[in-house]
Order: sequence, then structure tokens, then C-alpha cells
Amino acid sequence: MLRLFWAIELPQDLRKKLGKVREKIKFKSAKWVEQENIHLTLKFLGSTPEEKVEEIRSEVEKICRNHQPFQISLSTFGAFPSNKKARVLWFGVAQGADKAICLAKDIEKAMAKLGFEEERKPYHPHITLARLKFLEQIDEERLKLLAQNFEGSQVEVKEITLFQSQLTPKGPIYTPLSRIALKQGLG
Ligand code: 2AM
Repeated sequence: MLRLFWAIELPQDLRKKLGKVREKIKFKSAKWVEQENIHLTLKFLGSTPEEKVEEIRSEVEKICRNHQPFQISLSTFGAFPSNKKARVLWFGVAQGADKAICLAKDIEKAMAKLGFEEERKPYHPHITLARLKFLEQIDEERLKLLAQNFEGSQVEVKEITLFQSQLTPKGPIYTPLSRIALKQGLG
């Protein structure tokens, strides 16, 4: 079985910048996402038989033919379930969030047809930066200031990636298994 998820990869310079956030904000119980692992998830598939990969790929290829490349820009930091009781610290998507949601919804539907469990919560495009072991309050003012460093950061989304996630004691290893281009041009 392979543990899989679909995601948007982020350019290295942006990952590097996001990776540095950990130096600028303190949490007692944070497990920060390693710089090379920072990404934007579209759909988590979980444990998947290897022989299903080709079918998954081909269904998502069909979807990508109906979605043109788009741009995303980053907005502000936020936390799940709330800023007062944070469990996950993330960076949100401003421009292009609608396109990412639309793409994620199509993938969700196609994957549901293949038997993958549908997400109960609505999809909220976010880039996870840290997971907290305990609920902690986040310093909103500090994060607002930090977010200013990312004003104007844009990502061209031209393709999406099927990742394999291997959980190890040192943390997860994400390996790209397949990249699928979004439809080029207007036709
Ligand atoms: P997250 O960023 O919100 O934590 C790989 O684990 C990616 O799949 C993560 O980015 C994670 O999202 C996402 N994911 C979604 N649902 C998950 C689940 N039930 N278990 C593990 N990862 C999940």
C-alpha cells in the first residue's frame, strides 16, 4: 500500500522563506514542516493499493484537461481550529483560492468515484507550516507583521503532483510519483 496525496508544489525560494518563519515565532509545542516538505494539499488519499495508481492518475489527467494554469498569491497566517486554540499554523491563499478550490473539488469527486472517502469538511486551501502538540494561542499581531514579508509572493500553478508520503521516525518523506500539467492555452 502507498500513502498518497495530491498537492501543488511551491517554488524553492518561497519554501525557503516560509521555512524561516520558524525562526521568527515561538511555540512551545510546534513540530515545524521541513522546508522541502512545504506544499499546498489538494486531496489526501491515504493508504492506496499500488495497482490503483494508474487509474487515479488517468482520472486526474482528465480533470487537468479542464483546468487552465493559474496564479496564487499568499494572504495571511491562520490557525486551525482557531487563533486562540491553535493546533495547526498555516499560510492562506488569497488570489487564486477559487481556482484551487474548484480543482480540489473536481479531484475530490473523481477520487470518490474510485472509492476514496469524501472529505467531510469543506476544502480550505492552506499551506501547513507547523503542527502543535498542545493547543496554543497564536500571536496574531506578530504573524500579521510576518505576513507583510510575503506580500506580492505569487506562485504559477502549471501542474499538480501526486506525492507518496512515507512516515519515518525522523518525519515524513514526500516523494513525487507523478506530475500532471494543467491545460495549456485557451482551446
Ligand atoms: P495538512 O497540511 O492540512 O496537515 C500530507 O500528509 C498532506 O496531506 C498534509 O499536507 C495534510 O494536510 C494532508 N492531509 C489531509 N488529510 C490528512 C489525513 N487524514 N492524514 C494525513 N494527512 C492529511
